[in-house]
Amino acid sequence: MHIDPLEKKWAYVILAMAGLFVLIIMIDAIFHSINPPSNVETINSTSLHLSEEFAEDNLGVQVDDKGNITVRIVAGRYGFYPKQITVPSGTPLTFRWASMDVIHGIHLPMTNMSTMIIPGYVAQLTTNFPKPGDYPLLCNEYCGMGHDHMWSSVKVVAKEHWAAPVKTASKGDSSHE
Ligand SMILES: [Cu+2]
Repeated sequence: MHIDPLEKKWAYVILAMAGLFVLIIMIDAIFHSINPPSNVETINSTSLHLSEEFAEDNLGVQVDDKGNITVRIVAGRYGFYPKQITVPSGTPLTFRWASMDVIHGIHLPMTNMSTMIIPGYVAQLTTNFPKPGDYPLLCNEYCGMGHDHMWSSVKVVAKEHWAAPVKTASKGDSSHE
């Protein structure tokens, strides 16, 4: 079988490119621990407001007794709730995402935060932002007419300037506890 030398040359170029991409993916996975999120956890997306974890009062940044920081955000057409969060730099953060309607995706440019948020599942990932700054949080999964407007922001402040949010009792609840 005859293969034109020029065609052969380009076939090698393409193979080398494919090999390079596989190599980059493997280096990221093995040395930088950049992997697809693997948390499988189900939730009833139609009643997030009634769920214990994703009820409105529970959203945003929370610190537990051991000092672990968890951020809970609900995605829904067309926004992220809460709209803005402030977290410390150089600290491990666990993000837990849930969708109230359709499939959304999140992408925080210049960080390793990227996952789909599928209705019925909790998307969880752990990250650590090395540098303070304002990061845009974008929906990267087409979710409807208002998709272009679906964005929010994450403010990362230096660890020493960050104050843990104070949990206030919800209204009408002050007489209990
Ligand atoms: Cu979207």
